[in-house]
Parts: sequence; structure tokens; C-alpha cells
Amino acid sequence: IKQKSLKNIQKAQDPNTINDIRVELLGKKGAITEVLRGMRDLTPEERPKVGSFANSIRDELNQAISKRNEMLEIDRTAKKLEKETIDVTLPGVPVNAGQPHILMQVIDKIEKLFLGMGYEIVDGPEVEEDHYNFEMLNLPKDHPARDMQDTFYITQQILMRTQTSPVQARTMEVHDFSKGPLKMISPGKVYRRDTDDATHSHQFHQVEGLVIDKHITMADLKGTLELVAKTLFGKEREIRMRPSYFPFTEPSAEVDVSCFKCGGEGCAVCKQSGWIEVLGAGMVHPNVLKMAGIDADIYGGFAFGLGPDRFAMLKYGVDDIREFYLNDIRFLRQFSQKG
Ligand code: FA5
Repeated sequence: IKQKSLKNIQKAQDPNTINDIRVELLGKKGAITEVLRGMRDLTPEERPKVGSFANSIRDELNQAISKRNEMLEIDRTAKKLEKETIDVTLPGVPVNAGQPHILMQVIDKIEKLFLGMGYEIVDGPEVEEDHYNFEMLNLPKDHPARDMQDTFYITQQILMRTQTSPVQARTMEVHDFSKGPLKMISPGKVYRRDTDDATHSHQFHQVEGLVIDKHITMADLKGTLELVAKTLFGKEREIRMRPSYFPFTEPSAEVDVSCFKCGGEGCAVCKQSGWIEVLGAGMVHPNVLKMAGIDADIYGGFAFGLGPDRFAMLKYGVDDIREFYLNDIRFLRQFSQKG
């Protein structure tokens, strides 16, 4: 039994087989156990001899079992380690790091520029009251200029804001002029029932700007906008102001920036003119000041609403605004943050 069992233990390749052998020999009904149990039938002289012999075999087998188990364990660990070996010379798996959306990058640049000039950044709701989106901006009900921006209404009084200008009205209402002039910008999403095309999207972005103080002139507005255009697009860029109409500014202007990435003329962004309209602006209408509780005889200011989507098109030569909203990773990846 001993020789056969020792051989079997040596041959065993896994702990289960070893356990089976152990049960066969030393379990309740095991061969060695049987021998030990049979001792009571022996004569008193035979008992110690047989007993010590059976015990020594039992100990020897137990030892062989533990040793084999240890060997198998060492083997298993060695194999595992071999499998898990890391080849440090292999090239690593590249990690696809995300980055802010290109429109957020442009808005971020605009924010930094204005923060540097002492403006504060103000947030406003996208789901807005008719009162702030229109009425407080000098557009009473039935005012024909309401049609200038086709509106998504939620109820009669609640709408998706069509412009960031309501944030002007909200800020003017609460500003404390004893603490200094009002200088703010407000970036965010706006919504219009525009038909989507290369330069129009039904949801796009605006950055509102507003300065209210004593002695603010149109020259301050032009100087500020020129700085924005040149900082964002380069010194060679020019702006032009065309007389326009907004109910909340008087006089009002539409501001174009000269194209360059696409050669100036003939590209989809600039159409045939070599210019692209990027913002609306003007001197804040006295009615708007009065409605916000500001003395229009003492205070005045300028306001503008620029379109970062159009800015991004111009800056990066993107000829279709819809690219920004398709979430095509191949398009978005082009704009690394260093660019
Ligand atoms: C306005 O929305 C005024 N609130 C701007 C303003 C603010 C004027 C303060 C005076 C004082 P307008 O509708 O022109 O104006 O839009 C402003 C800018 O938003 C445009 O110059 C253009 O850059 C951008 N824009 C307008 N409509 C779209 C559109 N559908 N898709 C993408 N950009 C647009």
C-alpha cells in the first residue's frame, strides 16, 4: 500500500486528486485507518509492533501529501507569474483623453479676455420668461420685432430664450451702482425656430456683453469689439459696423469680421462678400434703462451679443455650423486645446 500510494501521490497533478488519495488511505474508511481499527483483534504482544508500524506509514504518507501539495502550489505560482510577465519594452496602449468641445474653447477664450478687462461673468436661465426675453428689452407684446427671432414657446409666458439679452435685463435690475459701474458678459445657449443651414442653427450660443456707467460712448463699444476681433482672430482682422435695428439699443449696429482662412471671398462661411456677421450691438436704449430702474439721464452704456459659433467657424475655417452639433469625433478631435 505504502509504495503504491507514494507513487500515486508523486503522480498527482492537482490538489483534488491528492485529497482523494488521502481519503482512500487515511479517511474514516481508509486502508490505514482500517489497519489501526483492526488492532483490537490482535494479541497484546502484536499490538505495539503493528501500531507503531501503521503509525509510521501514516506519518510518512501525510508528509508525502503535504510535500506534494506544496510542490503543486509552487508550480502553480510559477506558471501564473510566467503568464503575468510584463514586457516593459512593448509600446503602451494610448489613452484617448477628452477635451472641451471646440465651442467651449472659444467661449473660454472670450471669457478670459473679458475677465482681464474687469468684467464679471453672469449666468442666466435658458428657459426664460417672456417678460425678460422681450418686455424688459423694449419689446412689448405685439411688437413687430418679436418676429426677428422666431421663438420656441413653452407656455404663453415661458419660452426658450432666443438671445442672451434677457441676462442684461436681469443684471441691470439688481446692480448696485454705488459699488461701481456694471460690466458683465453672459455666455450661454439660445434657441430659435431658424431653419438649419450652413450658417444658422436652431440652437446656438451667444455671449452677451453689457457696460453701464456715466459717459460711455459708441467709441468705447467699437474699441472693445475691435479688441475682441483682433485678440481672437489676429491683428490682421478688421471689423465693420453696419447700421441696424434692435429694439433695446439706439443706435444699433451689426458687426462683421473680415474673412481670411478661406481666402476672403467665395467660401461658404463668408458667402461672396469676404465678411461674416458675428454680432449685434448698440447703445442701450433709455427705455431699457428706465424699466430696470436706472436713471437714464445719468447712466448710459453699450451692449452686444456675439455668436461664438460664427467666431469658431471663422477662426478655424469651418464652413458649416452643423458640424459643431453632429458630435462626429473625427471632426471634434481636430481641435486640440493647444490650437
Ligand atoms: C441678437 O440676438 C441681439 N440680442 C444681439 C444684441 C445684443 C444686439 C445686445 C444689441 C445689443 P442677432 O439676432 O443679430 O442679435 O444675433 C446675434 C448674433 O448671434 C449674430 O450676429 C450671429 O453671430 C449669431 N446668430 C444669430 N442667429 C444665429 C443662428 N441661427 N445660428 C448661429 N448663430 C446665429
